[in-house]
Amino acid sequence: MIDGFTPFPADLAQRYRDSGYWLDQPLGDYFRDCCARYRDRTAIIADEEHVSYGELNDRVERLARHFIRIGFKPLDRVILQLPNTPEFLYVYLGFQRIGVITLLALPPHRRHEIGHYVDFVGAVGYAAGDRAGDFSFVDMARDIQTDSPGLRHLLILGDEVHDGCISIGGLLATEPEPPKEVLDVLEIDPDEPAVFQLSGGTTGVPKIIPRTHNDYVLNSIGCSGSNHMNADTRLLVCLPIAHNFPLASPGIQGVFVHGGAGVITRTARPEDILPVIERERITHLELVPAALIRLLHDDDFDRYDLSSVRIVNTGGQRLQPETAALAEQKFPNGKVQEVFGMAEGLVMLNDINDPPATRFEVAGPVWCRDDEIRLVDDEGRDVMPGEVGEMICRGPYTLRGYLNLPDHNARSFTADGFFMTGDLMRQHSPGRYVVEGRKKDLINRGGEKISAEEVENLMLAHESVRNVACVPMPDPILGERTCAYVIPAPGASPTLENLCKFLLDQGIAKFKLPERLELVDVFPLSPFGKVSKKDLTELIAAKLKQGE
Ligand code: AMP
Ligand code: DBH
Repeated sequence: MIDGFTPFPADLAQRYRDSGYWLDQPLGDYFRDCCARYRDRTAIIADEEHVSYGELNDRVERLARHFIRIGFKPLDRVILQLPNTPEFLYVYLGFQRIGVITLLALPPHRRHEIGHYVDFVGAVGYAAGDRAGDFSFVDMARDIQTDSPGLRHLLILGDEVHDGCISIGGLLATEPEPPKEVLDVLEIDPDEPAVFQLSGGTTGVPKIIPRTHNDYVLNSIGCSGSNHMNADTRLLVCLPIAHNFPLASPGIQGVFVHGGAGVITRTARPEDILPVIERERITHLELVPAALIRLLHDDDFDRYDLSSVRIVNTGGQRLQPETAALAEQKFPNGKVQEVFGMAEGLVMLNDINDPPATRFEVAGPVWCRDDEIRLVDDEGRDVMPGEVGEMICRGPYTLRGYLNLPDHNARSFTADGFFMTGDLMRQHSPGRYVVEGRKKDLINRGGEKISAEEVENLMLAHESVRNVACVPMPDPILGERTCAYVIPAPGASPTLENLCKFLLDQGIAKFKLPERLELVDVFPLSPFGKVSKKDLTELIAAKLKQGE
């Protein structure tokens, strides 16, 4: 097993095998078999380009053989930061075919985040697009390489050859030397990590979520069942594919399980997706609530024929029942199915046959018989049915430990391996839960999780900041945004603008920037003497309500 990885214990692993949840097949092999089964069907549509399952497999294998030639080997770590394109899947599945662990970074991550990931996992490769607007991923990668020379291979999308980089377009266009047979002799253990997902929040250090081949394949198979996917499914993939939701819950991997088609767009902006939904007869949408709200209120919404849409999934953040009801009114044949999930594992999808009053209120039901869910109080005792408790969970696709963080793991898992999610819930009926809030210190900005501590640590380095506490403030569309409460250094008068510039100079992703600054002399304290973020959160909410 790779260093720092906590495997499933033998007794539970046996149970998950016996119950048929684990197939004991590497993820790359599983999807190779899907490609063989659905060879002539369309797998991917992007910008009107149609890629069949046969073509998908050919491109994946071609890249996999190039990767072997370049020197990648099983259990190497590679960071993927690719935009929503078919190439994302060729590269991802290409690495999976040879057992390389792919860390899935998000497009907005910058030097601060990517540099951390490279060092933390000892990445030997990085794959990205060349640029986004003014920002050059190539320059950033070279810069990181100077500090971390172990990062040997930079793979860049497109045909252009950048100095010291490998062109992904070039690889796809040339026949690699190693014959196809090299792919058959690799030994890949399905109990090892296949993917490193990223956890959105709560600590100052990056938290890497190891997902094994067995558990990540199961994630997609299981979710796709509750999501009613079949060979006729056409899923719109408009959120960043790297994220656990559009990739695997059920996401495009779920589509591939059944031989349907994933239709990829670059963004989730209404103008990018409305014409595609109509043209490609999309059946399934996966959105965060903020994107759904934007879509429903778009001026052009009613101009499009959206009758093909059967299922509107939202996840990442609680969906307001009013928005769900409006969506069902505006999509003539669509039902809203909320997805409660986490990159750490557990995913629950609503039952579309539950009455709207239930469906719009609950998370669940749980689809997996071996998912164990408990709601507990601060002492770890089960609360009475109907009472609010922290949800803790264990099961065949939920992590047993973050990568290489023993101290943090000791606090985040019970002795018998339940993951303490930090989500507060109440049982509605067996297997169904109402999300009541959370204990964890993060800001959920339109589904993107921001670690308050990570931003605070960076802000503390600014000369005009004596102390800082970042808390969520309510936002009608994004749900939450970041408000920074700051105690200034003596005589200093920091502004939001100069603090944000300072943060950007440190290479932090833009979505993490505070969007309001409140200067105070002291922080309210909890009875233990900790900064009371609860009070600060209530304070800013009250201010906003009064229109301040
Ligand atoms: P992450 O650990 O970054 O993958 O984020 C997972 C967290 O997002 C969960 O623990 C919840 O706090 C939140 N979340 C995801 N889906 C939902 C949802 N449908 N409703 C409410 N919160 C959600
Ligand atoms: O927020 C998430 O991380 C999330 C939301 C919906 C997720 O990981 C998922 C579904 O699988």
